[in-house]
Amino acid sequence: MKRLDQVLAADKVPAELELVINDVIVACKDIAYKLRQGELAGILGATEDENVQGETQKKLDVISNDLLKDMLVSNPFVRGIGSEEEDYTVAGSAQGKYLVTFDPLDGSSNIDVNLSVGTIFSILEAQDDRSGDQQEVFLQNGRKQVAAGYVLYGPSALLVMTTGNGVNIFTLDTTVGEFVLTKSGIQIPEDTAEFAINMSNQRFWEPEMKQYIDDCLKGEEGPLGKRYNMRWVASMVAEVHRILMRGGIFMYPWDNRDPSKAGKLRLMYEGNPMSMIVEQAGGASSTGRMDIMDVQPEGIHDRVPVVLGSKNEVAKVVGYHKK
Ligand code: AHM
Ligand code: MG
Repeated sequence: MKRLDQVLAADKVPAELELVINDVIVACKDIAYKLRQGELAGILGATEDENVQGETQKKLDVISNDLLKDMLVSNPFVRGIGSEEEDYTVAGSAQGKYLVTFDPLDGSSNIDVNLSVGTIFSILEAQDDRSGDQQEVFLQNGRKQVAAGYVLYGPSALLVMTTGNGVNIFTLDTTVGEFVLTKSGIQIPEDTAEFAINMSNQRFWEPEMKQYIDDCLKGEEGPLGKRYNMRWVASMVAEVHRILMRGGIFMYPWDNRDPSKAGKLRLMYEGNPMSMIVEQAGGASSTGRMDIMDVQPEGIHDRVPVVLGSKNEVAKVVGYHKK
């Protein structure tokens, strides 16, 4: 079985980038261990703080953020970091080439009920010599990512990653504390009859999204001509992972609960890395109107509507938006 460093070497990933990826992974292993200990480690429950997006921070959001931040800002190859749990970007080394954005613990509402959560990360190259505490240096579209990945903390801990040469899956071997390659060359089936969306927001969606879901619910008799199944884990990492394994479509569209927000999910540490992984696995990823990775970010915490997964089904949703 191959180790991560052997896979990165075969993909000709630069040594400096490998050292950055390694630090992300060291922090994720620590998060995986703490999650396993759960209540025994005193990590469950909420803090009294809110993040910049007005969400209450869970203890584990803060712990995971600190683990990743501490590892990365002391890495000489990291110019700076941007995190869901940090109001502003944080400077690393002035000479560092890489910028890392991350959602330290995605699906936080699942923590206290012992369900799947994940860490999502995206790595860009700094294009000039500005310091990492200036968010402008991060504001590049998703096509510029040099690596993207997530760790899914489920029944086993899995690292799913791409450096632009396809998608590999590594399983954490807890007997030795290493991620070992367990699947490679992941391809998402092009067609699907399984959708994931938070149906409770239906009345707030745009007409295009309402129409698509209405047509899915009509089944064999409807215009889409097939019977759909539905899943909702409330953890994007878990949903994307299911889609990588057996196909499907995941949507978190814009809705009018707060019209000033472009969506719930964040572009630079949720939309973009997941889009790179999905595209590298032969799937597609869109806002409904354009490819997510072509969206130009204007701020580190920008939000984006998300439609991703099996290629032909994503094309159908895009088609509804063109009508
Ligand atoms: P988080 O980063 O604060 O955990 O929020 C993102 C999560 C996604 O993982 C998931 O798809 C979505 O929020 C669930 O939202 P909802 O609460 O509407 O079900
Ligand atoms: Mg998240």
